[in-house]
Amino acid sequence: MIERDLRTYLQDAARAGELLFVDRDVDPATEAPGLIKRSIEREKIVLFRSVAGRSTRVVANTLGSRRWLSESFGCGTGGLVSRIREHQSRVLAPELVASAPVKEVVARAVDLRALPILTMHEGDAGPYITGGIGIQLDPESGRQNAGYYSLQLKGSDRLGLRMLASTQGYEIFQRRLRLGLRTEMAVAIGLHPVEMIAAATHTLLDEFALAGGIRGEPVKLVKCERIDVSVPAYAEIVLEGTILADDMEPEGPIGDWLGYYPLVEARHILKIEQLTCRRNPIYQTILPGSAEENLLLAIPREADVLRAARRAVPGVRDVSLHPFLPVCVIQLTKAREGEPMNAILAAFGEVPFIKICIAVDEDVDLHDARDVLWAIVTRAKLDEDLEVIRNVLGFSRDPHHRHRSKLAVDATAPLEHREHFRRTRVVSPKGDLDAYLARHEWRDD
Ligand SMILES: Cc1cc2nc3c(=O)[nH]c(=O)nc-3n(C[C@H](O)[C@H](O)[C@H](O)COP(=O)(O)O)c2cc1C
Ligand SMILES: [Mn+2]
Repeated sequence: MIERDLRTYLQDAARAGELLFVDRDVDPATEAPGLIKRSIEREKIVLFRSVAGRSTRVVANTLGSRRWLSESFGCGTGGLVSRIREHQSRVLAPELVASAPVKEVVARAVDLRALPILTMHEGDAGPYITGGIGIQLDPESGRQNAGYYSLQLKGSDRLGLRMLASTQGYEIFQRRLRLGLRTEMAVAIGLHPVEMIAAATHTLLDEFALAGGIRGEPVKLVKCERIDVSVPAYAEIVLEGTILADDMEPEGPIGDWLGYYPLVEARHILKIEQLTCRRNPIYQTILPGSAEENLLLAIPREADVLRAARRAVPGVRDVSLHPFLPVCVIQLTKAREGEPMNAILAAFGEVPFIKICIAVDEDVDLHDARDVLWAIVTRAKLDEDLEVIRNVLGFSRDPHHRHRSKLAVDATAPLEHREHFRRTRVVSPKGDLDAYLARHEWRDD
């Protein structure tokens, strides 16, 4: 059973020791981002009680770790991706409800500056909302669309909308404009990881129908106050706005997923007309370029790569796009020589972001970079098992055309000499180390 919303999820995480609490007041520009970074390094969720003297709590690294996420979804580490893969084919339309926790407070006036919006990097232009999900109604299909589009704080009711032309969100904005419709967008902040992962998925489906499929029950949505968009009933905060088509301003920079500052560009403004929230709302944020952002993007794409690679090679067991999306590791039980390359090519075909793809045997831990390097060093013939593939689509962010080539590495052991590649294994007892540890300090005895 998956929890209903962010709050119940965080309660569970706190009980399991996965949540760090910061009760001291922290600064949104000089303290909070660095503390989030360190929490991410410890693979813990972090909840700030007070930012800039305001009482709205801030949560970051909500996904925590792959291990915790799997536990909270009720499946083993490998099972998380399988679960998402299975459920992608069983979408469940959202259910519209009349009343919702996110309507507990319907603000009379909007002042975005009252929100604890963080400034993440030294070179960022200012505070950005990074954990919000932009929701629009596609007038053509009648379906809603959701995705993450970072929002630069520009004023009490103005946000610079960093919605790239490659997104469906941008297409819908353009379509509504052509049809002479209001270019409405809601931003939902503070969601459960199921809805967060669904919104990060590259799909043509309604992201909340996908989330319903993963949950096994429809996601509850509620109508906005001022625009014709429906939002998650259990979101913490919802901003309702209109994209001002004739009003563009410089947006950026904000450090991106690759760890660079993109160029400042003229972008549209999202004008916020209404804010609704739960009582004592929790503001959710995501550190760009972090392991959390990567995990969010990796999980649904691992499901896609797993499907494609397995179609090419049935012996594919698992794939990883973590901790860095452009590096893919495929774990397989090879039946014939050549299969690792087939699986790798399928992965490249599926996700253009992948720049380096490494195939490893089933005895290698694909989530452990050291183990993957061990496989390359001890099993790959570097003059035969590497292929450079040229002139293929790379990252969408590629002004210098540096990412149009890819490296494939077959780091699997040759089938005919299996016995020479048997891994050592340390003789181990059943219990974990903790079961053996004494509870005292140093003693001179
Ligand atoms: C934390 C996070 C931040 C993101 N920021 C942006 C952004 O600022 N602009 C953008 O166009 N895409 C951004 N993305 C990627 C899009 O959200 C992603 O491509 C999504 O699938 C787009 O959905 P859509 O195609 O349905 O519009 C971000 C993704 C994540 C996970
Ligand atoms: Mn979409």
